[in-house]
Amino acid sequence: MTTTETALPQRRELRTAIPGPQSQALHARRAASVSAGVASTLPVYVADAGGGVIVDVDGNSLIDLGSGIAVTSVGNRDPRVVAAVQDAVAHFTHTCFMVTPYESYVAVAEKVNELTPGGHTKRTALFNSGSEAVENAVKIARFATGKPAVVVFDHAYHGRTNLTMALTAKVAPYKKGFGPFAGEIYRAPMSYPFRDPEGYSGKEAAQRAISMMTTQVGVDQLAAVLIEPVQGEGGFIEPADGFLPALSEWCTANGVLLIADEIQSGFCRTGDWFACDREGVVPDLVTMAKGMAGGMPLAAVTGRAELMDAVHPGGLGGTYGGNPIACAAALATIETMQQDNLNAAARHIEQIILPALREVAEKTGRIGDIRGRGAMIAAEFVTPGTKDPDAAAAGAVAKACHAQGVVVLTCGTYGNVIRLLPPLVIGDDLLREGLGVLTAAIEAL
Ligand code: PLZ
Repeated sequence: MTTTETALPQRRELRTAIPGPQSQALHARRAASVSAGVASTLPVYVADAGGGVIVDVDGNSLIDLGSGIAVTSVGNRDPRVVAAVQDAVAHFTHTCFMVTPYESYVAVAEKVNELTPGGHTKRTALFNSGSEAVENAVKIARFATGKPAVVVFDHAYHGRTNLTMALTAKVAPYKKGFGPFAGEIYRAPMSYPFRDPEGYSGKEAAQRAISMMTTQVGVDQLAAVLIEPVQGEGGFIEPADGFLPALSEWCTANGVLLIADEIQSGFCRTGDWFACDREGVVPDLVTMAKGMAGGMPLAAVTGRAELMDAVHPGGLGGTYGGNPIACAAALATIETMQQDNLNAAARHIEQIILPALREVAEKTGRIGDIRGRGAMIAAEFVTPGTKDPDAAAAGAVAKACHAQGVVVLTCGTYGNVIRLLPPLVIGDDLLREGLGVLTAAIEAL
């Protein structure tokens, strides 16, 4: 652990009820000033964060098992990232890459071209948010193929902008009342081993999706298949082995582009640079964001040079895309991931989380499925003895964890999944303590 991180004690310590009086006072101010449409999972107001802890304005130190939704994989304020940001900000804050460019943008493009799956020649464009990257991947795919349709999957999450709402599956809270949505988006069945027929293979699940695409969309209309290789918001659904390779083969054979949305699963989160790497799947385009810049807003689309360069000059861009401070943070973040081998750290975290969850699943019968990889692991809650989703149980467990100073997040189409996304730099003891609180909350259901 590094010096700035150790300056913040890596422990859980509750000084007040959660949320404490200072947080409550801020929450009242917020209610009078911030749109009610923007909600918070756990309204403790943050004063400091680093390593595996979040310290609130009441002095409570909480264990972070969420990383701000899979963002602070290198921890908050890693000294190498902080130094890179400070250095960049002291030089210039913004010029707009479309007006007068700078090196760090180019360096980030070189880095992600090298790290993303496949040895082919690639090009990259940078944006501000995951949603914006996904929007641009669709724009590029449509432009390069001259075709309109995009296929997405059940349980998919791709963002909250108008086009990405159409790509996202779940209506509440993301889409409710916000239509009309963009056209030419079609939804295919996902491989969901826990809820598919017993023994259903990845190949069979891919065939089911392909049959939908050929009969309901048609390859002559289909620009791209867009998929999260491990689904995030939809419940950490990991398709059966062979599903992604079969889809990828079919896409290549039929002139359809495969876009991997690695926004949540990328940058060491699953124990590989990208979740596609495990089965050697090489997408035509990859979207990334979240973990890549250590908390600074940055997103990217990387893809085959001939696709990325097909777009006319000026066709892609935005005022802030590839902001120099965010680019400096990304370069330091990626270097930190390499220096500290955070892929290995993610796999080590998996070895600690899985047995703890398996034991409590066995003991309580409340968990129907444990899935995910690396530091992206989830438990799906069911009514004991059935596969009926139990959202109330997941909600109660999350609430109990929050009250005891452990930040966990829920997810899933049915709201019945607890997901764990700790910073990859969390210490073993802190992680074990957090898991202890979680498993006790499950036992107490
Ligand atoms: N694609 C796979 O996980 C963001 C959303 C939280 P933005 N996931 C967290 C919420 O409720 O808004 C995400 C993702 C995948 C795209 C996105 C969108 O990324 O940076 O939130 O726009």
